[in-house]
Amino acid sequence: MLIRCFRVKRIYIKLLFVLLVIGSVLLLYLKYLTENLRSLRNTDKLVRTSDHVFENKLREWEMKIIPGLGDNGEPAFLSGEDSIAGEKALKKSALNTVLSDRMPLDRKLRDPRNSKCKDLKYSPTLKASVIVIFYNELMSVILRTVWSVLLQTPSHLLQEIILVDDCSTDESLKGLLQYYLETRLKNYNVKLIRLKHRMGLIRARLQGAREAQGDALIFLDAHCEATKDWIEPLLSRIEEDKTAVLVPIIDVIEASNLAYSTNGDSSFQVGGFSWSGHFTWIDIQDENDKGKVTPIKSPTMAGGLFAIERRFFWDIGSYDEQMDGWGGENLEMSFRIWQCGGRLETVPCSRVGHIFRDFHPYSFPDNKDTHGINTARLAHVWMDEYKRLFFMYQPALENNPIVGDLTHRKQLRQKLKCKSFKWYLQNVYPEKFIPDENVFAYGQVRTEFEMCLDDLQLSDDKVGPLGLYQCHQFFAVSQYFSLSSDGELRKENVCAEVFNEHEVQLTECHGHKREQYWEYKNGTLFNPSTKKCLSSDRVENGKALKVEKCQGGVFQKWSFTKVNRT
Ligand code: LR7
Ligand code: MN
Repeated sequence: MLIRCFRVKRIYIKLLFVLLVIGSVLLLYLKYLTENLRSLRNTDKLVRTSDHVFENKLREWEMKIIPGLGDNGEPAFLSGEDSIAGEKALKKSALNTVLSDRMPLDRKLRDPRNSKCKDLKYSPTLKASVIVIFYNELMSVILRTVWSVLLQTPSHLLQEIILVDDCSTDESLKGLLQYYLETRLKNYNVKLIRLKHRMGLIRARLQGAREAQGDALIFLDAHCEATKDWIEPLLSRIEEDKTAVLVPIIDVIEASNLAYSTNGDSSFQVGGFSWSGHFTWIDIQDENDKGKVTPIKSPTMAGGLFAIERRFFWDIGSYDEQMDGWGGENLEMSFRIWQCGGRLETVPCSRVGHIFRDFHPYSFPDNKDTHGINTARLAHVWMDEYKRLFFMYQPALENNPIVGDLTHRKQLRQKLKCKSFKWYLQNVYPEKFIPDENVFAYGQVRTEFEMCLDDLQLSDDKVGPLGLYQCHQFFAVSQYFSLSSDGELRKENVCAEVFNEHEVQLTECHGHKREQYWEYKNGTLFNPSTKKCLSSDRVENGKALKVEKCQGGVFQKWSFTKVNRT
């Protein structure tokens, strides 16, 4: 009996225990539910109050928009106080923000294409995800980019637009933009991703690409305007060749008056680079390509506007995720695409405008030279022995731990069995001048008095005198010259040319010899077209050189650091 009673009691205890557990779980769940409901109600209220504020803000803005302003891409002007405010804004943000806010977001642009493009028919079936990244860009400019894509793209070719906010600090971009998308663009597939930390434009693009669903990715800066039929030739070309990466012609939208200027409808340039690691525009190199409206080989791309098949983007190594901030990713991707089996092309019948600004309107965390560091990364990974030419400009970065670990990128290069940089130079960009290869002589060019040829700090592709300066003891780019196998006395892009029979200027190399042609004879630099010799006679430190009647003598003697052949 006692034993039985004890057993019964044990059962009761067990039951009680189970009930207790169930009860407390239920209680906890209820608590969770009520709390959640409360917070739901709170945000609901929050959204509703801010919706009201946002709506008012938008209406106020929309009321001020001047219909027709900037239509057909004409330069636009405001008057009175607005005009003054606009000029101030231009100085502060490198963009006339006042004008942009008054211009319709869906302004009409004229068709800027070469008329031959109208005869070409495209019928792509691929869908694109358009990815637009931004950091503290003006909302009206971002939205004009979005509207231009929506208006100029047939809906069956557009999977979505993905806006990636690289953690802007600008208030208006926090809620108002989202509200605009939810109300004014609710019938379109425009998504907004807000990054929790500022990641820099390279990682921001990667975040966008990860979300994208389309067959192709098209990246745009957040201050662009697409024009008629811009997307069809890009997608068609990808459909034809999945390894082709395409760049539209990038037209200039003026930062001051938002004019869409086309620089004539048929002339355009493709991408090159400088040994200092910058993107440059170059003329189309192959005569047969000039005037064509089909895609044209481009050695590099500017970086902001391009189309790529989505899987190919990932297969070929997307981006170097350790690249920070701004810069370098464009050349990295260009070299990689060519060296690893893809192609980079400019598509003349696809045109997109871009607002070119005189300076970055945003700052960089810690003031880091991200362009330099990123370029050092790509030089180590992709440029083989030619990286020596980049590090000539950035010696401090050559063996600097700030450049970071490169293992993954080097592994990628191996995995993809990519070709050498030499192959790239020979096959993709044979016109690229290599200052220390296939030249007669290079290095410092000295007189017997320790004076050297010097570019007097002339920046690339500007015109200025060829000068004389005390020879630097250590390497200095300003005193680095080459005597090319074509008889040019040159830097990377500028050549010494005789003007007015005696002045010697550094001007863009034209390759036609004439006044840019020099012979190195018995230590003199002889200019056959004027029959004169380069002379340092009576030239002071830091002053311009000249050519004079050849007389031999110390003032006309020059010696190069390295002479290959004479
Ligand atoms: O930290 C940042 N986070 C960002 O999201 C810094 C910038 N950005 C955004 C920015 O808001 C913009 O939408 O990134 C985009 C590009 O920045 P821009 O417009 O200041 O750059 P850019 O036009 O001066 O520079 C060119 O080179 C860059 C090198 O990293 C990028 O590749 C840009 O996309 C590229 N722009 C173009 O190719 C447009 C044609 C210009 C030319 C030549
Ligand atoms: Mn830009």
